[in-house]
Amino acid sequence: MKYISLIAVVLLFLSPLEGQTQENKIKRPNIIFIMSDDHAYQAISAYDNKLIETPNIDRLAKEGMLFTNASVTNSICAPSRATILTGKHTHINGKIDNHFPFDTTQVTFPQLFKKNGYKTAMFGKLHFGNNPKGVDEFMILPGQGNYINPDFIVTSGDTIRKQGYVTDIITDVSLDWLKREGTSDEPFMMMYLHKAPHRPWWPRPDKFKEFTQKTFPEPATLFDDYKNRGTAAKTAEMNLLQHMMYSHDSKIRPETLEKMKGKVLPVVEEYPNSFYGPYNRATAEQKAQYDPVLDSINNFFYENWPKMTDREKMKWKYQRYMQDYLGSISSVDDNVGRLLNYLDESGLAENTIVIYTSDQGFYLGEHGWFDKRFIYDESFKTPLLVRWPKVVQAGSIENEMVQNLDFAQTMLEAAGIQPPDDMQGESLIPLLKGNKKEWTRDAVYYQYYEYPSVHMVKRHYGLVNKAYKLVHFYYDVDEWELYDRLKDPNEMNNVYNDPAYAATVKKLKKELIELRKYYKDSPEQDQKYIDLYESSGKL
Ligand code: SGN
Ligand code: CA
Repeated sequence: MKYISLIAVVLLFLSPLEGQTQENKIKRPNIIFIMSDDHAYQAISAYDNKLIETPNIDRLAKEGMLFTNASVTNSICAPSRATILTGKHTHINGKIDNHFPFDTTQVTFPQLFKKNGYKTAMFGKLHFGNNPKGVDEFMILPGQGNYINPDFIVTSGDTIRKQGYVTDIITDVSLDWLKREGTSDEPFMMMYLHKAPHRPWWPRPDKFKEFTQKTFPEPATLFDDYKNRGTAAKTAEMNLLQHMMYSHDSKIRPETLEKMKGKVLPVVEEYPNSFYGPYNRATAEQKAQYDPVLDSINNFFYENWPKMTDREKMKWKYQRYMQDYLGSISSVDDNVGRLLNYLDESGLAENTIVIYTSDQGFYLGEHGWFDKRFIYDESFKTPLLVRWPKVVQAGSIENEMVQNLDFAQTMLEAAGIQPPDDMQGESLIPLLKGNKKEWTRDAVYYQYYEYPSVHMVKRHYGLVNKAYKLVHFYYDVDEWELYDRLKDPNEMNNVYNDPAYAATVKKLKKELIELRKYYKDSPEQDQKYIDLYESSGKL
């Protein structure tokens, strides 16, 4: 038996690739990496169906693996993307926040795919301030991009405007590319990257209408008073009542606010052109579709807002937020369905790995918040679903602590490409194949840098394992927090100073120091990035 397989292997290597038919060639798997922006796992029904049904994304769980403990290394957009592309922590790849440019001299995984004979493409949001390297073709949004009739930068470097809704357009272009390039002899790696459901959450008009008629259950911690936590949770500016904007977020027209002058409106600072910036991108026809829904929101607000208690205001803002956020996600799910259907129809599904994730999680009213950045679960964790026919067991669930740091090495290994030695993740292939014994990691490392900045979440780093989360907030504070993840899954009680946890604190602090060393991070590095930030004029 051994000899027969040895002969088979020798024959395989001796046989010329040229002239082979598609069937008898051992084809490396195609990869479609789907990532949306700010898509909380709480808003994927494979994780939790309290808020929304996402039947198409759920297919990946039914036909593949759902990771329940996937997290990011730094919960913010561009740094997360840099970690995914380089397979390195923020302090190594240098993309500490959304402001500093990405160092494009670094090796990213798409370059390695291209070098190794894959066709490569990237469509949607990158958010780096520079264009992707290592892809044959791209069409990316400039910066954050727009929902309605968005502009895109294309492979030639030109900027073009596309008519329509961003999520549909990104899918159309991805499908066109797949139809053109997907059936050739070379395998492909395509990054399909949604802008949705990023703020300011403009759903397509039909979804806007549909979702504004719905009411959503509130999270248990909507009225969190941050009593048993440190300064960072109390001073963050992402509270729905205090920091969510009337025009920018809840879609109250400036004229409505003007008419209400003198009536008690808690002060919330707006971005300039908050409402008309996105709205005026729409054509007259598109505006006519948005207007009746906007009218009804504005009429309700005008009539009722001044009479509401703070508690009622919070509840109303939460509903408005969920309607638009989930309405945007509904389009993502429909479009993932279009893509999966095409894979089925074209016969590509069988040899294509499909990954679905987000650049981080998001608060959907938990702790009274929107946005992300914190190491607390809703933003630290990110959705991760992987379908790989014949390799990953359909309907499997994996609870190990995996990170976006691991994606590059996983995809490279799946394609038979040797990952560079300096990548810092672990390939998820053993987990995907069900070989749990080969998995040794029991804790992950996290660090967030963008402070002071929008939403004012303080700098912090920490260690997370299945049982505990130890966090150090630094820069203008020096505070530690410890959460017992099993007893307090909502992270409402910092037990760092509880004598019952003294031994745990001692042990975890030691482990955190070791983990920082392992990933080549240090207090000197923290200081280096503070100095860089302070001297950059970006504050
Ligand atoms: C924008 C958002 C913020 C968000 C950052 C970062 N405001 O500034 O709410 O935290 O982006 O988001 S917006 O209403 O103008 O979009 S990230 O996903 O790019 O990191
Ligand atoms: Ca994001």
